[in-house]
Amino acid sequence: MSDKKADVLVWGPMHASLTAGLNRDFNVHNLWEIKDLDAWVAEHGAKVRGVVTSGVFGTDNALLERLPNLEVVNSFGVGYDANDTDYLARRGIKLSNTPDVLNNAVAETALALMLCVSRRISEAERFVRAGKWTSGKFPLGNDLCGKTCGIVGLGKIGKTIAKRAAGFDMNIAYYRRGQAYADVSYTHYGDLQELARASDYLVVIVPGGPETERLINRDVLKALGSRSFLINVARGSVVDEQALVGALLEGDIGGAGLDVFEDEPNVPAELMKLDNVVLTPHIGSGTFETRQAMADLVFANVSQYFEDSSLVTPVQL
Ligand code: 8YV
Repeated sequence: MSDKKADVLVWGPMHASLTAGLNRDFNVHNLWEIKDLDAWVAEHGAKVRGVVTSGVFGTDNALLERLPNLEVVNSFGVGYDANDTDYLARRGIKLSNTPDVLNNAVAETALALMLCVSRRISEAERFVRAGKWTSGKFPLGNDLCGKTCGIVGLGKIGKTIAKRAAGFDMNIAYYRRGQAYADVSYTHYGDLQELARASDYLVVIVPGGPETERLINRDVLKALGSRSFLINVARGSVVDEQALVGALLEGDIGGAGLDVFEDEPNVPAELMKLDNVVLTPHIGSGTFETRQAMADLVFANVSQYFEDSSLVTPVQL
């Protein structure tokens, strides 16, 4: 540690060990505890050199603008679409995220949602709890084995999902605009609707942001078809949520497993009523092991930055 503690603004409540480390080694300001922002900015704004945030909290340019000496934003999470990267680049502010350490947890969440929708686990549990087992049989579900898992976004998490799904004896296909990856043997589709048509489970794991906004639209959902399922562990912005609600209500797709939504934590009321939809509250990376690893990596980034101005896992802006 340098002898003078750097001032760091923390955007929202963080993992306990990260909070403890930051409080020990830095001069921490907790944004959510600041009562009079104007007074705080006047007293501390110019001192702040670092911001710690998460993929969910992101940052807001209007406040960053009031931190004239900000050098670095360290984000908890792999996705950083809740930050304006052009703005950060323009100001020369560095950004770090937490890649790799959450690949397994997010992949397991995707598989959990696939199993849950295909075997109707949530619906079956509601059936037992409602005392309906004594008076009737529960309807059948679908195998994963032998089905096609279509992956939209074959990055590191996408590849982990592919590996896990292959363990269930699924056929793996993926969408990538243009050429197939040279080092991947899974079936490539250069057209998203074609992948959807070929898939029994369409798993969305592309980064959020303007380039992927509403990539999964009405036409893709129609192509997926009435016996197939959409799984989203990426960002709510990647799916046209109104089109998804419509497709589910019309029976255009067989069901959905959704961990992310357009306007979290708000979930469209129509989805709450549907038995063929499994809804989880953005828990993709939410395991003890993974969140600890993410917290450690954020802390390593903050510490290293204030040691030697470099980052462990920088985002290329
Ligand atoms: C959240 C995520 O960042 O890594 C991501 O991109 O969406 C999640 O891991 C995390 O839940 C924020 O607390």
